[in-house]
Amino acid sequence: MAEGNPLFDLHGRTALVTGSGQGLGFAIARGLAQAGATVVLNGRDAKKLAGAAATLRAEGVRVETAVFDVTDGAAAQREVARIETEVAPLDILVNNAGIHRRAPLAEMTEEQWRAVIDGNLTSAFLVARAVGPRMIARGAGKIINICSLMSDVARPTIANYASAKGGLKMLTRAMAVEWAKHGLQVNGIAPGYFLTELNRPLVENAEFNAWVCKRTPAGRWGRPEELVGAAVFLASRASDFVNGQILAVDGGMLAAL
Ligand code: GCO
Repeated sequence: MAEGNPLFDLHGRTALVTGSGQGLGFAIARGLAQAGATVVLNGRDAKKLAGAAATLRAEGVRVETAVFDVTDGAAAQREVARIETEVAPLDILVNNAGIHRRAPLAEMTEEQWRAVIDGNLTSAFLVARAVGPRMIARGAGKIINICSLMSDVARPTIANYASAKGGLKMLTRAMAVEWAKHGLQVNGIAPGYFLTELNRPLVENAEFNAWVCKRTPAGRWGRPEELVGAAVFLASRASDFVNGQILAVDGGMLAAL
């Protein structure tokens, strides 16, 4: 079988993927590991993380875990320092962690707003602030922020999530323009509708499911493993001159009226 193109080879690289105990984060971590990276899984639930790590170890890849809340800046600093001492310097950061608190805007509570802004936007700032200066000191690094279809469009009941993901798109560009001169490439991935736990209520809603399939030119939901190609590209040498870009992986949804 032809060897993989060395441009996409992640052997010798170490990646931290936040929110990777399940869903898109787990799929991305698995994909980076399959491309050769050592992956560090992150989440708040130690038991779930240990299970995810065991699954990947059984597949023969090197995986570590870092249990911390990405909205806690001090914990992010502490855990990144530990990873860089005990595992390896981080070459790749994937800011994937995110939550939903869906509610009609007029009824949305302050807690629902703050929790989603904190969990989806501030978290990326806090973890990047822990990792970025270390990458800058080394003159190299890849940061991938998992934005969303909702970085550019909205639908009812997700004003907090869309605002956070819109902010994350601009934080991605802000990081890119400040850190490119230090050899870092910062980009985003904008998933469309994917079959994840976060979306289970939507998939199981026949009307919503029909709407997604009709509104998506590909006519279906995405499968988490279909995000891996974009993640490996943005984590590898293949994207060394790509900066501040948001790559939609959405079955064509953003392209369609
Ligand atoms: C929703 C969905 C969306 C998608 C995703 C698209 O409630 O509309 O959860 O937020 O999952 O964010 O990129």
